[in-house]
Formats: sequence, structure tokens, C-alpha cells
Amino acid sequence: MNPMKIFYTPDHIHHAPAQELHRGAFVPSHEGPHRMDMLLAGLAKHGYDGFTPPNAYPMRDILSVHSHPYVAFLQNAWQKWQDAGYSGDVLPMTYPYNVRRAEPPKDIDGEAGYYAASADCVITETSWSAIKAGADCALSAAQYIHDTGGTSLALTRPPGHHAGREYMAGYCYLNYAAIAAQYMRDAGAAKVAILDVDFHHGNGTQDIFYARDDIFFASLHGEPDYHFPYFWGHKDEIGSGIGSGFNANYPLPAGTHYSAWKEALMSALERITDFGADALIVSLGVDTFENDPISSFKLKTPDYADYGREIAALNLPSVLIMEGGYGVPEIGDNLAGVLSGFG
Ligand code: Q9C
Ligand code: ZN
Repeated sequence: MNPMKIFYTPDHIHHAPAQELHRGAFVPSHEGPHRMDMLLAGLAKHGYDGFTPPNAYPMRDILSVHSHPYVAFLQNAWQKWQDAGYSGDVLPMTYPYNVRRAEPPKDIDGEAGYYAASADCVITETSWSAIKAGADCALSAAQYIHDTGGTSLALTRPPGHHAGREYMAGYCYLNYAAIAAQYMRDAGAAKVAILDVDFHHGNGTQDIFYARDDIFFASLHGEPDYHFPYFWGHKDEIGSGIGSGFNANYPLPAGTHYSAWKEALMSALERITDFGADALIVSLGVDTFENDPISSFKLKTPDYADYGREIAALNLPSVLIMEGGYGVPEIGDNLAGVLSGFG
């Protein structure tokens, strides 16, 4: 019996986009059910089994972080797309540049662009049930650590950390880390820290809590001049208003090896300790791996157990939320490595 409580449901398979436009070419989507097969295989190989299915949570726990019109859009977009006579699945192409009005356009092609920040978020007929299942996993994992003080993993896909209050981006639709953090606040935790170790900057999470002093956000990621999501993640983004000083970015260059990455991690962990968090949410992407097909850090498999130990040493009730990690079976070994660091 491992000490990590893992929440999982096969309902993620209902979100399976066929292809994506990647660096000028249509390719099979990097984000799909095959990723979960690799994660599950890696976990099984290292003795992690006995997953718990999530409970169903009310929409209220999602609407604490996302707007009602945005969530309704996610639920209805595919049907509207069909009713308009458009082909295939929903894919936004036109975005409001400095002209975002209070209401979206009426046409679903316009509405999709209004609620998007990048062209990698396809919505299929059944996507919503997978997206909602992910939120239920994150909320179950948060409730578990609230009830027990222990540690849990929400084994979810699609990922969540690029999604903002009212936009989808970077394969993400609902921000599971933000939903879990807000749940912990509502359940009585005075201060919650979110640590984002996915290769990409957690722009959605940063945006959602940017003006808050009760939720501290720290992210280690590829520097924005060269890496998605490009327009967020600079060092000088420190929060606004009363939230000033409660956001910390650690942009790192392509080719970063574990020693430099760990140095940034230790500094982020120190900030979290100084903040005095009552609970920790980790946006756990393993796309920092040396062979990740869309990323450019150089972490090796043994590094994941090492940094898992460092995070566990904070000794906080912790929810790990699965984010990115693509293309190679080692994503399962690397996830298992982080879990092993928790004992
Ligand atoms: N191929 C996460 O790791 N790619 N998201 C944009 C289109 C975005 C990655 C270019 C990659 C997002 C959660
Ligand atoms: Zn990522």
C-alpha cells in the first residue's frame, strides 16, 4: 500500500482530439488518451495501483474559479458548431486582440476565439465529460488532504494550468490546480501555495490568483522569449495590488540541466516556506524530461525522485495534479519517481 492516494477515472478517454497544428504541420495530437496509457504503465511498473474513482462535485466548485458563460461555452460549443453547419470539431482561429468586449460574438467560431488564447484547444462531442471528470479528480484529491492531512494525486488529463478564468489554452480547459487551491481556501486553509513544475509557464493559474495574497504561485519554466505560452512567465511578473509579492516566476533557458533547475526549485520552496502555506498544490508536468518532444529541458529519470523528496520535505498536506509530459513511455517512470519521493 503506497501512502499516496491516487484519484483516477477512465472517463478522460472522452477527450481525444485527432490532430493539432504544430509548428506548421498537422500532426497527431501530443495530448491524448495514449499519454494516460503510458502514465498508468509506469505507475503499475513501480507498484502504484489501487486507484480511487472521484466523487461528483457540484458546478459551484468549478465556478469559484471560472466564469459561468465560459463553462457554458465548454459544455455547448460542439453542438453549436454542428448547428452552424461547420465541420469537424471546435477549433478557435480568431482572437480578440486588445478589444475583448463584455460579451462574446453570437457566431460559435467567434465565440470560440473569444474564449481562447491559443489554437491547440479542440472541443469534441464528448470533451466536456472528460474535462468535468478531471475537475472531480482534483476536488476529490483536495478533499482527501483536507480530511486526512495526507498527500494525493489527481491523475488527470487533459491538463489544466494554461486555462484562465475565462479562456482555454495549451490543451487546457479547466484549471484543476486553481480549482483545488480555491477548494482548500473554502475548506478553511488560510494560505495555499501552488508550485508549478511543468515545463511550460502556468499562465492560467498565475492570472487567476494574480491579485490575491492568500494564494502564492511559483512556476519554473522555459523562458517566454522562446517557449509557449510566450506572453507570460517573466521574472518581473510578481503579482498586482495586494497580490504584489505573491507570484514568483523562474524562467530558465533551453537546455537547462537538473542542477540549475534544482537551484530554482530550492529557491521556490524557500519562498513557499516563508509564505507560511497551510497546504500545497503541485502542478506536476513531467515534460521537463530530456526526451520530451515539445520541450527543451534536460532532466533525467532519477532527478524526479530527487525533487519529489525535496517537495515532500516541506511536510505540507499536498495535492499533486497531473499536467504535461508527452511522447515517450518514460513519462510514467518519471511520474512514479516524483511519487516515490513522498515515501
Ligand atoms: N502545437 C502543457 O504541457 N503548443 N501544455 C502550442 C501548438 C502548446 C503544453 C503549439 C503546448 C502546451 C500542459
Ligand atoms: Zn507543459
